Amino acid sequence: MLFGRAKKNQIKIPTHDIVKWKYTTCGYCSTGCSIEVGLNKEGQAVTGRGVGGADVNRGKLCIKGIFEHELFHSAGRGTVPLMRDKTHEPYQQTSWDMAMDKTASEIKRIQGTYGRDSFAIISTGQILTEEFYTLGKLVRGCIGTNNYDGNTTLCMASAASGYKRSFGSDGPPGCYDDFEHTDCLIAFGSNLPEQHPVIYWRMREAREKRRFPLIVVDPRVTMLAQFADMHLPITPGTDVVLLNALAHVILDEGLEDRAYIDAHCSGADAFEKLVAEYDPVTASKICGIDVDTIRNVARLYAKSNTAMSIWTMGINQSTHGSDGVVGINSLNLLTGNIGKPGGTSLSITGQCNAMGTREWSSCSGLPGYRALEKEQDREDIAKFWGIDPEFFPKKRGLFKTDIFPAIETGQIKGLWIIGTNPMTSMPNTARIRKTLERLEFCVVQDAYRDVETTEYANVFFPAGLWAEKNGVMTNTERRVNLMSKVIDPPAEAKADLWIFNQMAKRFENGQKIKFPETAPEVFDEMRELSKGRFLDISGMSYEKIEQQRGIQWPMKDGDDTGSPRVYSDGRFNYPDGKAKLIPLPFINDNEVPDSGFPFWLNSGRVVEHFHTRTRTGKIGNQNKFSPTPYMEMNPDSGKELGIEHMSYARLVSRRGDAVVLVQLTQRVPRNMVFVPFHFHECVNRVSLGLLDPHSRQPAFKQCAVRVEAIEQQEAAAVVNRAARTF
Ligand SMILES: Nc1nc2c(c(=O)[nH]1)N[C@H]1C(S)=C(S)[C@@H](COP(=O)(O)OP(=O)(O)OC[C@H]3O[C@@H](n4cnc5c(=O)[nH]c(N)nc54)[C@H](O)[C@@H]3O)O[C@H]1N2
Ligand SMILES: Nc1nc2c(c(=O)[nH]1)N[C@H]1C(S)=C(S)[C@@H](COP(=O)(O)OP(=O)(O)OC[C@H]3O[C@@H](n4cnc5c(=O)[nH]c(N)nc54)[C@H](O)[C@@H]3O)O[C@H]1N2
Ligand code: SF4
Ligand SMILES: [Mo]
Repeated sequence: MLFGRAKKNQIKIPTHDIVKWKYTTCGYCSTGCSIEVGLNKEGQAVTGRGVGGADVNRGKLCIKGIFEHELFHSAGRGTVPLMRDKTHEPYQQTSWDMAMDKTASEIKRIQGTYGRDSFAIISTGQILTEEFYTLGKLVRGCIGTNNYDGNTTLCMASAASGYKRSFGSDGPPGCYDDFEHTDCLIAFGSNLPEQHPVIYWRMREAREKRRFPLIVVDPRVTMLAQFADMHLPITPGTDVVLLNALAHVILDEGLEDRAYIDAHCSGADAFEKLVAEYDPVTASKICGIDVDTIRNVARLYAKSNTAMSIWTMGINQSTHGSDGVVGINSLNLLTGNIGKPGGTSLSITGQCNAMGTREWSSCSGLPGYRALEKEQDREDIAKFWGIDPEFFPKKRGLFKTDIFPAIETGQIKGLWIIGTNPMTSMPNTARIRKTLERLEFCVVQDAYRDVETTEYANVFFPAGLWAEKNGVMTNTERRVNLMSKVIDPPAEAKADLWIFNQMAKRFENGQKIKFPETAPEVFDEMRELSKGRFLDISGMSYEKIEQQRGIQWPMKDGDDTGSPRVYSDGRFNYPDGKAKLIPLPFINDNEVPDSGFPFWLNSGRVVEHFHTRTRTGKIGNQNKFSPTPYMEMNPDSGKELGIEHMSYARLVSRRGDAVVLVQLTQRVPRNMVFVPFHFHECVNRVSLGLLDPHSRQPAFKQCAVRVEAIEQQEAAAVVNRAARTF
């Protein structure tokens, strides 16, 4: 039978004379969509499409996935290794050997002069898991610096920290299929339709079938908030207070799942004592949500047969990021909603392989969720790699956000930056610039030559990106997906795996430790090291992963398929097998608006751009929708300040200023402005980034600013520079 459009003009996808479709996985966000890239007879990638049989995306892609194949030919790619003695001199083209020898000798010189930890390494959430594992082996096993971390400290650190505190281990318990079973969903600080469009689509499909209530907690009227049954416009940075109040009502009214708490949780007494202080009247004054709404949401959540919570950066990027995650976990423990279909506490991950780095990169410890603090873990990995366990430090070193201040104080003298662009993505970039200028040696490894941070480097390693490489990545729901190679990296650019392997050869321990050349061999090592562990992947192979369009860990050797959920048996990863209910006293430690800086500055993303625009800024069909740094401002505030819609204004904080194009919109309240962070020389010139005490993640979502009207012509010139049309 034919419906609707089928009878009229059917949408025709241009075929471009495709001779071959190659299976791979999207390399932007952590949804983990399966993509097929279409190649013409010249072997050029000319189109892409979603894979119908893939459980994650079921044929769908968002705008980023649709145009991803254009990245292979995009402007600004790094094609040859570059080198220079001083950072203000022009770069000279060089050979890989020269660039690597120079880097290895500088690492050794700096470590020899100032100590092992004086050379730091900062990586990413966007390379393949085999590459992460190999980098970890190089850093922990050969170079031996303890100041090694990733940009995931800007992104998922609070989620990882909160999971560890509540459940005894990192690892999100739920999956997208939970939308199909839930009776109630709360989304905290997550703008799913723009940032994870395909997860949003999965949620919407499920909600259309069963009409479960959606509650959105976000100070902004986001696209998700517009589709919600209830929108809770929370006072920035106070989610922990709301969570305490929800727990208060649940316990006060006897709506908790007492049998679950008694069997599977520890710490209930101290928790109950603390939340007793957060009655809705007290909480309402801090978090800005009225008393009845707090009570109604608590009752709705606790009385639902199954209920689930999701969250993203509105929770993680806060001075209470880790506590916010713990609070969400506790809400679900209290109501018995962990590890059951439709009942879960699911962090929506950011970057495509932010999970892979948490699992295998050794940034926060040793591979496979092992800890430097545990003697057995150090011994096991040292034995497996064939080195002396005493080579490993006995506790984790500095986080990314503490590495930059350590450069400032002279403790760190050299830096290797891999797949991250701190000159645009770190808070207070003026300070980051000064720290980078203090380095004796800096090497940047990126797919693009025109990344701002390369201006501060002595050596540039051109890397392959996305499907120019093969390996695996883990998505939000613990699904290991296959990235298969579609095309070679351009000119002399090389896969990150190759770069790490070549570097290993230049260190003494690199002679002792085996560094396999191919991704499948590395994957075999990981499988071996995962045996019997929480994140067991020993039953997986590239073939099975491709056949099943991604497999969720754990999957033990001999299993036919993976596991959609963990903790379903109520056994957690603390030695006593119980999850912890942790009391969360709230201390207001943010920079808050005052008379000099009367607005909250909120920042985030738009659907068509990814992060610092090194990729999406080059794709015409994406950049055209959002070419200019802009700011959302409430029309009433605009009127008060004499700032018109689509005029330029200056944003000023205690750190610096930026010029933005103003969009007057009711999406933000009168005391808040919102700026996407995608543009260089923009919001992070102004942001503060106070750190969460547990995760060291910056509070990108909150600081205080004022807005000034400015002369339009001068402003246009500044904005055009920042827009950096490629
Ligand atoms: N198109 C696109 N998609 C992406 C990315 C991208 O750059 N572009 N990046 C990926 C990555 S790495 C990440 S981390 C994710 C981020 O995905 P999201 O976290 O969904 O996106 P953001 O826009 O950063 O922030 C989400 C919301 O947090 C809200 N918020 C601010 N302060 C608070 C608060 O105090 N409490 C609460 N509850 N909410 C608050 C903001 O108003 C905002 O709407 O997106 C991923 N997907
Ligand atoms: N104000 C504000 N600031 C923020 C945020 C916010 O919400 N507000 N969000 C924060 C968050 S959640 C995140 S995740 C960070 C992101 O911040 P960054 O990590 O700095 O942003 P990206 O632009 O994704 O940088 C990744 C780099 O890796 C390169 N690359 C891509 N693929 C490969 C590859 O395969 N190999 C190599 N070697 N390089 C590759 C890209 O060209 C790019 O330069 O920004 C943070 N900054
Ligand atoms: S939703 Fe995420 S993974 Fe899927 S196509 Fe879009 S950017 Fe790629
Ligand atoms: Mo992120």
